[in-house]
Amino acid sequence: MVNQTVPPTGSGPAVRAAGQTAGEDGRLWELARDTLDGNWAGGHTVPSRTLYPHQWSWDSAFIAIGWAHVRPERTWSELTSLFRAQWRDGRVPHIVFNPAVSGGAYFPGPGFWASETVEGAPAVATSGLVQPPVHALAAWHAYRRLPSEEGRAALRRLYPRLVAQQRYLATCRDVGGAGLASIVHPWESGLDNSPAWDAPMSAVAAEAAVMRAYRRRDTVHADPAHRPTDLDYARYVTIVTAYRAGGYRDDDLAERHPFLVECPLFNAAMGASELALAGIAEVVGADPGPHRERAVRITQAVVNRLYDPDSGTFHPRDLRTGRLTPARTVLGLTPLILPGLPARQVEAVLAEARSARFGLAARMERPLPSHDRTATDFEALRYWRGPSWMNIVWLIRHGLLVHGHDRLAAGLRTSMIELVAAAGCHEYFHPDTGAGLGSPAFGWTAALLLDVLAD
Ligand code: 9WN
Repeated sequence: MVNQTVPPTGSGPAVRAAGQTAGEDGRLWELARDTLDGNWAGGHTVPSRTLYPHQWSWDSAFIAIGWAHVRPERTWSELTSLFRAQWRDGRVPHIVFNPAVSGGAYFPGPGFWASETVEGAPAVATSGLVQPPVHALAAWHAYRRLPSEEGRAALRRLYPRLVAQQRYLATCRDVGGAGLASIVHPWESGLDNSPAWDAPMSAVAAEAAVMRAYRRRDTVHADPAHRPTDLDYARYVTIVTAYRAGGYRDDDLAERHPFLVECPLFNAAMGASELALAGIAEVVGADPGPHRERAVRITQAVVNRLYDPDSGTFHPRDLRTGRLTPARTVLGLTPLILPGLPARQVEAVLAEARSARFGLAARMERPLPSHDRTATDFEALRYWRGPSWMNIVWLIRHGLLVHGHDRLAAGLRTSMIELVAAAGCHEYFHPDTGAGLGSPAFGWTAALLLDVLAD
């Protein structure tokens, strides 16, 4: 295969401000490319060789963006292999299991999900859940980075599948009836154990002892003190068991399902993906109009349903109680990725982001945390309860650029580069010291670093 790696020709202003050199940029570029190469499993990329040895849905979207910079053909393999596992109803599963990897390598593995017993599931084993629909956004972003005939052909193939993904979410998952998709499990948010889910999770009846019947694999590879607790896992398993018992069907969820939440990031991604689909539609000769209209409607619903004027930020809505969940997490900032977000909400979210809670600045003093660092339940080391994650930082940077806040976006860019320069392509980072945490050679960290280095 031809090595198409093109190191960045110059370092951007933010990199120079950090005292780095073009040589340092080149070193990081190679580190990121080698990390992706190391995780390439032929047709798709694993998030991590140890913790996550299969294909994950939103990881693949972010990873596809990175491949566009170094091996563009893999951008399209990555997305194509994921969408090959799309269910007949349009859902894109959050995990596609690699049959060459032992079923016990990850918990919960293919046997637990039993997708093969479900009508409309693909031939390959998958989970029955979804993840934030960032795929159209990623496909469009990657294509615009490097337009090509191969890319256009891939977009033509992917377009109907991306449309079906959005249609599934906008119809089957509109449990609240207000034009937003509900998630049926914290794993669907991608921010699995965020304090945003503490209130709805506490209503899920489960005992930690449920886990005696299973063997967690995550705690073999990662420090248990950094991972969700056994009680969290007992609830995760209980929620999946309920969904699986109904054949992963979505009718009557309001009457029978224990976890139903409208998430700001998930729905902002759905809205932003409609706009991306409008761009893709123009390339493939389809009508962009309906996509733009849907993006407007989703944006309005996100503002009407998930913005709290008292806190000045966005919160998930728990459909079981009808209330917004109280925690102020980084999820609240993510509707910035919606270009049509009204100026009032943009200003409010910027104030929230710049406050001591998140510390966004043109020169970041510390990494952007995943949770309000002034909150009593902020945990610097535990998964989504404080640490900094590259995909979230990338999305918020993207949102800042969308709304013309270039200096703040540059602050996040520098912060991303400095984190990897000091710690490597880790899964997540300590929100005070920047130390690398979780899996050491992590796919989306490498991929999104390439994307910001290329700017
Ligand atoms: C469950 C793969 C995935 C990410 C998620 C992250 C983590 C899985 C886990 O890893 O979730 O899906 O086992 O903890 O929370 O965002 O997609 O990287």
